[in-house]
This record gives sequence, structure tokens and C-alpha cells, in this order.
Amino acid sequence: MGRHGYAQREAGVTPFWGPDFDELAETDPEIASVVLGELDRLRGGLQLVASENLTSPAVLAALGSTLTNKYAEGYPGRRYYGGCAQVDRAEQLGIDRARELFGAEHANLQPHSGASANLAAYAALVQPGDTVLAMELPHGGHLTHGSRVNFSGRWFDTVGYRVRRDTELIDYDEVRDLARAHRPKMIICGATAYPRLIDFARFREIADEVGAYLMVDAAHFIGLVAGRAIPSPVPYADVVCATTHKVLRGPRGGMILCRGSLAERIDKAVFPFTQGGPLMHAIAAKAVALREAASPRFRAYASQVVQNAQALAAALAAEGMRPVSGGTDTHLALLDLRAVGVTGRDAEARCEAAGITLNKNAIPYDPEKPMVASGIRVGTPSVTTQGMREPEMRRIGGLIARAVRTDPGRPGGTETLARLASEVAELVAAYPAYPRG
Ligand code: DSN
Repeated sequence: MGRHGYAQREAGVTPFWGPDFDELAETDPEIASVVLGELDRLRGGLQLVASENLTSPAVLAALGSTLTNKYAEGYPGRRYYGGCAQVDRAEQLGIDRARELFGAEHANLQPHSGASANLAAYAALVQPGDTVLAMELPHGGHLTHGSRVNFSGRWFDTVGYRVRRDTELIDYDEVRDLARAHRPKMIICGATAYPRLIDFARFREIADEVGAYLMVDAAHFIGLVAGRAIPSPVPYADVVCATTHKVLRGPRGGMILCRGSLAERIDKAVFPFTQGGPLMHAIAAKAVALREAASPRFRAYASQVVQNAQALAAALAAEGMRPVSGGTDTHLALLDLRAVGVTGRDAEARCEAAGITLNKNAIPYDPEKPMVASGIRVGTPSVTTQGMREPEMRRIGGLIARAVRTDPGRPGGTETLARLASEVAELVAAYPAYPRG
């Protein structure tokens, strides 16, 4: 029984049967050591992967609860199983919170992931063989936006738009011209490596001109929308797909917001068309995260995430790493490393050796293959959750620059990276992830 259970029993209320690490350590010491090892990794290093965050203990408690046991195919009040009264409450609370937070007419919290949410949006809005216009992956899009190795590229006739070579911004005129030429049934905007705001009104205008649905893949930035740090796509899109585990800081999972007129199609596309039983523990945890995201504290957090990303991009620019598009308006920056003569792959490995986790990333018109890449992507959701601000971003910029320039194959390189790892450990010790009780 979890440590809270005893206090509750003494207080005369039903004890909470929650996560108990001692049970895990006894039953499966190998997995227990993985769990502890990962906690040490989070506590001991800098987490700069733009699509990650550190969920709250409340979210983790809902995730590690007995709600994982329940089959609940269907939706609140209309399930294919008995015993759903409690999970119905959780899902309805989550739906109501999502609708209120985002001003959406309808919300579906069942998608298991962002990719599952996107699959359901395709299933609801288009037929295999239809034309879909979306951003190319090497220009910042996503696998589900038409990549040939994904269902989207195999089952749909996808046409890709790019960023301009000179500004590295979306070329809205090109999007309009492609839409006029190809008459897509659906246009997708939203990206995984585009640091700037997207003009949703312009996309709406283009979609209306050609009679296309507009789907916004807000997986990366929905948390910034929740915190009112950037404009919302909800008033413009027919369907908004999102994840709940990035800036939004919830459990790993997906979510769909849409117009009321599309509610039935979206719900049927999620279940029964693309998924079976929903993960009720994850849905309850999404509800918790949505409650947290509605707080004034979360608004301050979201705005600090953007300020931190801007400070970090500026610090890296001062070290000779060029921010693609000149900077960022969001939680992430994409850095072109060609001027420092290091590939994205090497930069990622050197940073990892220094206790800094980030990812290599293609830059627009990248001459390198994706597994090598000329750039890195950095994001500030996790470090901002830890309480870091602009001065720490400047320090992190310096640490990244020193790590990137340190070749472990040269004499003294490994020692330099180990010294940098100690500096990183000292910095994060002042802003611990999951502080010890
Ligand atoms: N893997 C996510 C990211 O890192 O952006 C997108 O699916």
C-alpha cells in the first residue's frame, strides 16, 4: 500500500492503493532498477528534448492507479462494459476541462498518442486516395503528415509544402498555389521542428478557397495555447489534434478537439474505427493535467517556457550556432551547426556525454541525411518545469557550446566532457527534477 494509504485509513476514508516502490523492488528488481536509473538520469542531467516534460506527482498518481484495470470501450454513459461509473466520471471531467480550457465545442481524450489522434482525424475527414496537403517532414512536419514510411504517405495522395529558403518561414503563397493546383480534401498545419507562430487564419482562408478541411496538428504547442502564451488554432480549425505530454505536461497520450458538427465522426473514428479499449488511467491523468493547465501558475509557466527558449536560442547564436528562422516564438529552437563544423549526430552524442539530452534534427534544405543532420533541436518545457529562468538558459547555452566543440576522439576530449557533466550536475542540483521528499 502506498504511503498515503495509512494516513487515509487512520482518517477513516478508503485507503488509496497507489504506486508502492517497495512492492516493485521486491517483485521485479530488474525493472525497479530501470525506474530508479531513469529517475537518476532525469535528476542528474539537462532535459532539452522539445517534445518532453516532467509530469507532476498528481499526474503520476492517476497513471499508476487501478484505473488501468478497467475496460471501457465506448464513451461516458454508453459503454460496452459494466462497472464504468467511476471511469465515466474521470473521462467526463477530462472532456469538460478540455472544452473549457480551449473553448472547443467537442473534445475526445481517448487517442493513445499524437499519431493515433492524427490517424483518427484522417479517418474522420478523408478517404484513402484523397489528396492531403501538409508540411514536409524535413521542413519541420511530422511522419503522419505524408511521409512515405507512414500510413499517411502510403494511403493518401500527399502533397508537401516547405519553408522558404531565404526566411525559413512557411511560404503561405506556395501553400495557396499548391492548394489551388491539387485541390486537397484536407490541409494540415502544425509541426515538430518549426520555431515560429503559424498563421492559422491564413490557412483557414486557403482551406476555404479550395473547400478543404483544416486540421491543425498542435501536438507540440497545445500547452502554450493552454497557457495563453501563443494564439489558439481552435477558432480556425475543423479539427485540432494534440498530445498531452509535451508543454501541456500531462501523461503520454493524445487528444482531439473539434467543431460540434464533427463530434460524432471524430468519436467514431477514434473508437471503434482506429482503437479499442481506452486507457482509463491515462485519461484520468489527462484530466488532472488539464486541471493543472487551467491554473494561473501554468500561464506563468507557459510564458516562461517561451522566454527561456528565446534566451537559449540567443545564447547559442552568440556561440556561432545559427537559429533557423533567426529565433523562436515558441518552446523550441532549431540550430544550424554548419558554421561550427559539427554534425547534428556528433553534437547529440557529445552533449549526451556531458549530461545534456537533446536531439539531432534536420534543418530546412539539409544537405545531410536525417540520421546525421546538420542541426540540433532544443526545447525548454522540462527545464522551465524545474524552475530555471533566463540566467540558467545563458549558462546552458555555454555548456552546450563547449560540449558540441569537444571531440571525444581528441586527446583530453573525454575528460572535458566528463568535467562538463559535473558542471551540468551542479546546475541541475539547484533545480532538481522530482525533488527528494
Ligand atoms: N517525436 C515527437 C517529437 O519529438 O517531436 C513527434 O512525434
